[in-house]
Amino acid sequence: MKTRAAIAWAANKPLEIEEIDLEGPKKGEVLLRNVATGVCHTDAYTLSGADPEGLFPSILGHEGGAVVEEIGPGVTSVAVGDHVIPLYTPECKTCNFCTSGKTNLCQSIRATQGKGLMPDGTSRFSKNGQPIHHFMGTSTFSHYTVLPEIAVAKIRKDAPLEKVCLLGCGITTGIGAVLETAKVTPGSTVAVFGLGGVGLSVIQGAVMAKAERIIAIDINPDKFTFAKQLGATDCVNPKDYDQPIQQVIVELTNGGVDYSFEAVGNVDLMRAALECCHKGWGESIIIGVAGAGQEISTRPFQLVTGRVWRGSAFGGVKGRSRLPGYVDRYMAGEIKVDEFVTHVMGLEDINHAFHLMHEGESIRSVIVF
Ligand code: NAD
Ligand code: DAO
Ligand code: ZN
Repeated sequence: MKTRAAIAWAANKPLEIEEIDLEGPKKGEVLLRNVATGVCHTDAYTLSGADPEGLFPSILGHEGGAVVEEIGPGVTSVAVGDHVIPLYTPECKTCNFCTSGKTNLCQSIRATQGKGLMPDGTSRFSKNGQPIHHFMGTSTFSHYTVLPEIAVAKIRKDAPLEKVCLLGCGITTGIGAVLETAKVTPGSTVAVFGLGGVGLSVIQGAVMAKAERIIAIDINPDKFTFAKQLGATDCVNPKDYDQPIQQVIVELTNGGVDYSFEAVGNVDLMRAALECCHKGWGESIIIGVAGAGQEISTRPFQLVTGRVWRGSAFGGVKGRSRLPGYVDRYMAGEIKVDEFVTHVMGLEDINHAFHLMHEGESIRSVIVF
């Protein structure tokens, strides 16, 4: 069949909107019609060419809301007409990662997904016979896309797909990092570095966890209004201080925070986030994705004296088991999503969505097909 898609033909070039070929679902796969997709920082990172795993040509996009149009042989967990959120972190429920009870990082299709291919080692997308890579196993910048059954979360049909698509990455990542990875306890003090869609969602998560103090940190003060609306108790702009930001936070909190979250992807901030944690128990969660080849550092004594460094991917959320519950919490008014949608546009304007993100003007642009 044919599908309209935004193609990343090469690094650092605008996406091209074109009609391309899409092969139907094979065994264990499903054909999805994307209704909407968010545009995330990670799509821009890969498009920029900075991502060492970035492959071209490819179809980017990983924050989708979709309807199942066709199922391949052997598919049992979803049916035609089901509403789903594509998962860049699948959940097979049988690999040793899935059954460990310790991680959401299913590894069953990791090798082929990392190569931009379906589990059988081929691509479903092509143009004039030239294969086009999948991206993060999702490729939601295409009206139609094919995914393995284990990489879709079935959700309730009354949830608006043009909103809950954002639960496919940034919002769930921020909330999950608080609730599932850090397991923030009531009464805690929390610091969040970076107030994009992810960091703002850390604030939402911290409120849900009943944190007492939530310190929001960003170099763009325009971000503070929404951060406060979501529940930040303090807003700090590092540019307003001469001292290192970790020292500012330690002084502000009489010894440091219980939990900190880095939601920028800056290795210096990752260090600051660790070092603003309270001696003896403070935990810092790295969410941001740093540039290729970059490394984190701190004095080991920071860890010897009880601070903990952790990382979180997709908020530690197991997609097929737990993501539908996040949709339920959105529908119950417990998770804010609508407020994160600052721009809505058609696929033909997708390059403008990247521009808005680079200028810091959007939280999330949603592309509606
Ligand atoms: P974003 O670009 O929308 O937001 C980043 C924010 O950081 C902006 O508000 C910016 O002003 C602020 N910032 C930049 N430099 C800063 C500095 N020196 N000090 C303080 N603030 C600074 O990005 P996003 O979509 O919110 O994503 C944040 C990060 O999380 C990215 O690195 C993204 O790739 C990563 N991410 C990780 C996961 C995961 O599963 N771990 C999932 C989604 C996104
Ligand atoms: O299992 O080795 C693996 C890879 C899991 C991918 C997790 C990606 C998390 C960060 C990506 C940025 C979010 C869009
Ligand atoms: Zn698995």
